[in-house]
Order: sequence, then structure tokens, then C-alpha cells
Amino acid sequence: MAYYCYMLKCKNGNYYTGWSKDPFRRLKQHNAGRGARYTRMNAPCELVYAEEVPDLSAALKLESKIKTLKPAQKKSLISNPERNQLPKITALSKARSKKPKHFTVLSPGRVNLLGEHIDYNDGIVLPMAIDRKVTLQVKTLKEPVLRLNALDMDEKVELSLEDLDSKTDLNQQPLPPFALYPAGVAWALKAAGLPVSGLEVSYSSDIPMGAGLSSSAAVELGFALAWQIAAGWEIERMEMALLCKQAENDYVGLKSGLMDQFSVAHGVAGHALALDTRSLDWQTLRLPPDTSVVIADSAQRRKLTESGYNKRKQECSDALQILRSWCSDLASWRDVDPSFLEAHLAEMPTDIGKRAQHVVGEIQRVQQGCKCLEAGDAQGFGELMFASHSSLKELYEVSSFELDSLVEVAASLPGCLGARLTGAGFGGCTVNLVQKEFAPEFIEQLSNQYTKKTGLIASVFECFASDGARLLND
Ligand code: NG1
Repeated sequence: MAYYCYMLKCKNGNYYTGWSKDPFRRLKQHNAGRGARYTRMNAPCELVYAEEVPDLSAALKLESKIKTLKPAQKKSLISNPERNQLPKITALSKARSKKPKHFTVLSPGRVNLLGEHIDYNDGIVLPMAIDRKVTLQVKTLKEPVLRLNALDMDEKVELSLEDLDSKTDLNQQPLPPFALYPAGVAWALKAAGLPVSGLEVSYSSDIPMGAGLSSSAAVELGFALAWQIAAGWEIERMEMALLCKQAENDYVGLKSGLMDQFSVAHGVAGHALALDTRSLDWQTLRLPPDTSVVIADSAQRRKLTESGYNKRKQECSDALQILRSWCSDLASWRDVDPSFLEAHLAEMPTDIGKRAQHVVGEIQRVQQGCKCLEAGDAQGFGELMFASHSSLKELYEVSSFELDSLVEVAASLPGCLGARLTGAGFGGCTVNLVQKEFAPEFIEQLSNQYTKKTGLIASVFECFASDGARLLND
């Protein structure tokens, strides 16, 4: 994809210069107050210039050069057809925005590197989208129905987009669980005033299901994007993630946090994403150089995930309530000082106190983890992963013999920098940070030794940070 250096004419008549891969989308962000402080103060802005350059470095250079020009020089650049390619890219963008009848959407799973069970406690989480994905082949329909063909399950179902509240198919039978996710997305989009048109979707996935790698969020975002493309409206990715979360919380009935939908919507190749679940601010952080991220699926399907998850959520809310009885100013877990918790621990019921210790400790670990990534400190990051696992095991009590075995074996292998359970726990996967050169041997040894220890066959694979949900060939 090309890079562009662009100029906006702001409400006060001045020019703002920036770079972007998509100046039209960037303009929308500026005008929505999510671009820069200057454009927020001087909105609305109009896109008046766009010049294509081959790469990011050229874009940055041209941006600095244009910024030094006087207003009259900027005006002459804008009226120079050799340089200003805005008319051409406007035409191209219009052609692209013609609604296609057939298209393919790719929607990745995610793995969380650090920050577990804090996305519903106002913490910062550090996930990345992975190169395992759901592939949706989409055909638009004239009639307002959703025809689903879940290829992996060999199941088909057809439902009306005008009767989503009933949660039934066209034969008035209750929707099978897999259909609740796409139907829930349609329901949430409609409730937000976004039209959803008829679709026939055949989809399959190479994300292990029920393993804590967000196959359901991948399905949700895949469908949301399909409706966006088919219907021709456009919303911000964060809004899309929030609507998919709403589908999962209020239609499917799982009270998850935002991490999964956020990661699938915002993934950036080669990067982890640091999401502050309190402010919804986020940033990308490069993964440490010369390291591999290895996922180990324990083959132990998660037990009691839903009931255990909801119980932990309740315990956290009880814990915060108790802490507030000693300090009424505590608006959120982010305000809980570790020494304050320590001072009151003996007065709290043991289990509740342990959950609180995990939450406060994990919030701190992610803050340290972000600094490690900024500094390229793989060793330091790995140590935080081990500490996170111990906390999830001892304090949050969501690990299992199988997950602990995977972490123990991993810790004994050469090149292993960190290992921990990932996702809700109670079974599922671990995530490992390994020195790149040791990755192939690590994968083999971890599989073999885990089988010796548990009799189970783990699926162990390297994964790569990938881009978020997208149109194929975009
Ligand atoms: P997994 O186990 O990956 O589905 C769950 C929640 C997340 C987060 C983690 C724990 C769902 C769908 N997702 O993830 O929001 O709370 O547990 O950090 O329940």
C-alpha cells in the first residue's frame, strides 16, 4: 500500500500537514477529534493535497519539508497538478467504494502476551493479533436474510435479519450456538443505526476453538467488516470492536472484556498492542528483536471457563467494594496502591484478597512490560511473563496441572525467556517468548516432554503478530 503526504485546510485557514496510508480515513479521524490537537481545535478540516511517496521514510521527509514552507508556497503546491494527486486518488477511492457482490474477509485470532484478567478491571493489556484466522467468503443477497455455512462444523443455518430478537432460524428453531455470534453482530450494528444487508457467508478457521485464542471475536469482527463492506458505511475500528463486544455480552451472553475484539480489530503486523481498558487509548509496541512467540495448546479443553470467569469477575468487584470501605476515593483498580492493599490484606477474606493481589500485581507488571518492549528488553519481559503465570496459578487460581506442566517444561528448555497461561485459563493455551534461534528445538522438546508428563498431545506452533481484520487483497 502506498504512503501519502497530505495537507488539510483547517477552519482557521491554516494548513495542517501529515502522512497516512489512507488520507480519506485520516481526514475522518481529524474531523472526529481523533487526529491531532491542532486539527481538533480547528475542525472541520478539508483535504486539499495528497502526494504519493514510496515508503514511510519518504513520507516523513516530505512531511517535514512541507511543514517548513510558507503559506503561499503551500498554496502553489496545492495547485500544482504534477504534485497534488488528490483528484486521482479521489476517483480511485470512489471506484473502490463501489459495493462488491463477492468478497473475502480475513479475521485473525489473538494471543495475550501480558495482562490477564485485567481487561474487565480497568488495566492495560498487551495482546497481539496472530497469523491464525477465520476466512469468510461473502456473497451479498437482495433479501434481508443471513445464510451461514460454517464449513468446519459442516453446519448451515438461515435466519431473518428482521427478526434477530427471537434468536430463531427461518423455521422458528432456536439458533445453534455458533450462529449467535454473527446474529449478535447484526443485532448490535442495527441497534447502533447501521444498516445490515442480506449475506451468504461460508467460513472456516484455523484458530483452535475454545483455546483462549479468540476464535469468537475473530468471527464477530469478520462479520462486522463484511457488513461494513456490503452496506458501504464506515465506522472507526474501536467502535466496531465495542459493538462486537456488545454482541458478545448482551446477545450471546458472555460477559467478556474488550481485549479480544480490540485486538482482532486493531492488529498491526510485527507489533504488540498496549490497550488501556480504562481510557481506551492504545499504542503499538515492537516485539523484542530476535525472539519468537510460541503458542502451546495443552489439548485440555477449558473446563468451567464460563462459570469460573464470571465468579472471578464477581470476586474482583467484591474486592474493590471492600477496598472502597477503607478509601471511598477509589474509582478503579488503577487507583489501588500496592502498599494500601498490603496494609489491608489481613482484613479481607482470603480468596478475595488473593484476587486483589493478582489484579494489582498484574496491572503493575504490564506497565513494566511496556517499558521492557520500548527498550527491546526481551529478558525482562520474559521474567514478567513467568511472574504473571505464578500469580494466575497461586493468587487468581485459574491454572491447571496441564498448563503448569507446559510452563514448567518450557522454563527448563534452552532459549526460553518467558512462559505463561494465556486467556481465561482453566485449560487452553500457554504463550512463550523464545530466542529465535532456539524456537524449532523448543517446539519439539516442549511437545515431547509435555506428552511424557501428561499423556496428552499438545499442539505447539510459532505465531507471528499480524494485521487486524481485513478485506483480502485490500
Ligand atoms: P479467552 O480465554 O481468550 O476467551 C477471556 C476473555 C477476555 C479476558 C481473558 C482473561 C472472553 C470471550 N474473553 O479470554 O476478555 O478477560 O479471558 O484475561 O471471555
